[in-house]
Amino acid sequence: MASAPSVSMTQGAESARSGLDADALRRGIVDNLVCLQGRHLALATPRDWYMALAYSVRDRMLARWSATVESYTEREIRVACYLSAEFLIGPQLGNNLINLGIEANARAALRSLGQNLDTLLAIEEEPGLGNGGLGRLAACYLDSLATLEIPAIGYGIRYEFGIFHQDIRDGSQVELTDKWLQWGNPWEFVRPDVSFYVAFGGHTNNEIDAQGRFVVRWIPAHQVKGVACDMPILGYRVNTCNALRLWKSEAVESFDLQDFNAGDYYEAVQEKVISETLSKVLYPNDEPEAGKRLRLAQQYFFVSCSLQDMLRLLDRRREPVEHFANMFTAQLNDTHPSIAVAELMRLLVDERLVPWDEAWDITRRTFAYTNHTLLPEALETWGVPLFQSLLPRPLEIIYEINRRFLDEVRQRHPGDDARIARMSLIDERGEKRVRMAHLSTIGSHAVNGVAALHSALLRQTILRDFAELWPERFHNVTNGVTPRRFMLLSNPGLARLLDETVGDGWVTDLRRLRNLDAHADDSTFQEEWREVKRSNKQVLAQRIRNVTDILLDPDALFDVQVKRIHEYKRQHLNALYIVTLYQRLRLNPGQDIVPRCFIFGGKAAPGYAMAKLMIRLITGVAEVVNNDPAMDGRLKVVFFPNFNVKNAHFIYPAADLSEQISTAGKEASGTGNMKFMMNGALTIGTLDGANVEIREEVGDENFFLFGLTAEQVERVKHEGYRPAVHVESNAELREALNLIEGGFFSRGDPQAFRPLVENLLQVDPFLVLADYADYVTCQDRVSAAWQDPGRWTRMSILNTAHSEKFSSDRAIDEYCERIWKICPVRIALDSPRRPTGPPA
Ligand code: 26Q
Repeated sequence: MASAPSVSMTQGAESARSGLDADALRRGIVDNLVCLQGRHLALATPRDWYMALAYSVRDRMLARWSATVESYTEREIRVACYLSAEFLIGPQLGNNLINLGIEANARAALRSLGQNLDTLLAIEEEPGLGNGGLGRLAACYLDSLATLEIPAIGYGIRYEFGIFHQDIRDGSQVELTDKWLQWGNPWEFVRPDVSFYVAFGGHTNNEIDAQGRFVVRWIPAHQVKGVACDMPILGYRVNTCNALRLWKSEAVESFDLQDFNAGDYYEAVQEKVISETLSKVLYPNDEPEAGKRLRLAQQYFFVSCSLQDMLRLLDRRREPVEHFANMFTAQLNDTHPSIAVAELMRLLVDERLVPWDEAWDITRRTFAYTNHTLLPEALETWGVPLFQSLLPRPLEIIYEINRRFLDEVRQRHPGDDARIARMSLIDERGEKRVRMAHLSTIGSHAVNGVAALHSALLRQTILRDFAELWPERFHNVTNGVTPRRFMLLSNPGLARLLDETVGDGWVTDLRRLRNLDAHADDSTFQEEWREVKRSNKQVLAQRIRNVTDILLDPDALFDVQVKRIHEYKRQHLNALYIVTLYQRLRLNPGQDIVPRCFIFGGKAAPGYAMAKLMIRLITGVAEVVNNDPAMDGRLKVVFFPNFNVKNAHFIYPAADLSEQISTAGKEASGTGNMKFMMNGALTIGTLDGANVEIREEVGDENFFLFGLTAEQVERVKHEGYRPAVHVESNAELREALNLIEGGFFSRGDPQAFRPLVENLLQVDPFLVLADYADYVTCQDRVSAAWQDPGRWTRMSILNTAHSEKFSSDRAIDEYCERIWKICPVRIALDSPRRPTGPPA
């Protein structure tokens, strides 16, 4: 018999599709450019070359992807499904190159073609499929899951328009649509064969089926088709390549046809428009009017497709439905996918005819829920009338879950009606609303917060009754971020120095960074450390100059606050300090101060007026401060437009100081704080979210702490917060507020910032003025530390050295062990695959 044909296209050379050396890559790039994209070599634009390179890298991931998918269809393997309305995955090319280990070869291949890798990397549009922290966390977790060889699927929505692009015009935010797909997405595979129908509206009928069983039939008003779009998620230097499966909505053919036959052509077209609108746009958080019908439809749409897909995989393995929870565990990334609890019940009870109690057992064993916020206004609820009209059958199921659950509570606490009202799935004060956090908690076997403080507060506040009922279900898993993207890829200078100093194993084992402790006081090493930071600052300064025309001195202290703009994150507290410094220099121009560049970045929700005003304040202060000759370049303020993953790559590595100044008790965790720390920035922060743990890890002496504690914040509020007290006792604060209110930073317009100042003086729930004095003192301590470069550099080194806890690898290990009970599976490329651990 003839031997199997070789996959290699050229005898004696590596395949142009899979070969990893520079020559094979060069041939692959040309092949894709000419044959796949239909371009002429001589006429190819940089974007054509980017595409050709991206396709060539993707080709090299495919063998790993197939091997991974194949191995997951074998029996016994348990798969973690991460359900999230957002995946902020960032640019893919650079990451895939380093994970494959072919960056140098790709660079060489391109050079031989007259192209430059960095130019091509800069062309990639990032998929902005998330708002901020929660979406980026999901992406970091996918990276760690693949790197740790955990069988996993990310399930979400393929938004056609991601988070808006932010422009700054006349100092204000302007939102532009994010057309990330306009040139096509080279990383995705559309799978028309993997598609499901999702029902909406209509009504339900109670029926007796042919076997005499009671069944409920949902007669929907319309259906939408969800089509799978897959992106490969390759682990770092392993063969595991998991899938991120995002659903896009399409109109259902037969439905419009029916209407068409009935003569209602326009009705049919209307249906089609609605169907195709479902996956159009990502909703921003912090929108006052987030309770949109379309948003709920999006959530149900992606959740239903995902669960149907999981059932399909189960059937393909010929497993009985009773084994669902053994084969899958599903993590609910906040309440956005929590309708999954009702939907899995519906699929099991109505469609698979599983008895209710058994279905409930499967459901609870399948789901686990992560909460990301304690802010009452951010807790998701949906009005019952809206729910009823869009999802009549899931609502019935929610009512049945609630009835059974409240019976249980009543048995334990007879007569405690207040408790029943508090714990109910339906909030009956005012218009009835479905409480999604309660649905997630009741329908899950595990509930976790995202930092130690947050998990503790979760148990004490919003989920207190539930924690009392089921203490064993409550966990903490402190967030983490991936060192591949946020150190190795974005800070190559630091990565090289770390390789030389502690060996290259740190990339997948941040504990190795502890070996830096021994070098923290070594002056030669310190010099090298400073050189890396300085060169990163130069790169950032150049970019800032390109986009804003503002000149920064790389020897100044780079003081950075990048994150969504929100009152609780208190960018205005930072601005007040800048105004204070400015005022000091105006009064005393000869004063010897530490030169600082204040760099801000972040988007405000389009409907959040106060956040937009905060941006105007920052750009207003920037305009005055940067152009005042008396400052002599000692103070600079920059608002970097359109903060996203791509820009973040240049920002974290260049920071000296990381601003983590939220009101204690409000920031669930924060993950930017971790990215700064890994890159050697020192933190100025409150005892909030993961800051608490960062300080524990790095030591009090290497962290700039200020502000009220979460407990003190609550006490102040309880006793009545009086902002005026703080103004009266602090002349600098008075002066800063006067300048702002007087129109000094708004070209003389005294109206511009009045709402902001009035808010601070009257109702501010985030206690900005209460923390002002301590913040200023603390910032002055930062300046003092900066003046001793040896001391500062030592602290900087120790921050990186002690960042192990904040790797997403550690976080994923904890999820696997404590919540998912799942083990790694080694993927071999050419030999039969076996699980490396015992099946759960
Ligand atoms: C909800 C309903 C309707 C429309 C939008 C939303 C929505 C969307 C996104 C609500 C919230 C979000 C995002 C929240 C978020 O990013 N939270 C952050 O999660 C991080 C990861 O755990 C934490 O580190 C941050 O502290 C937390 O603020």
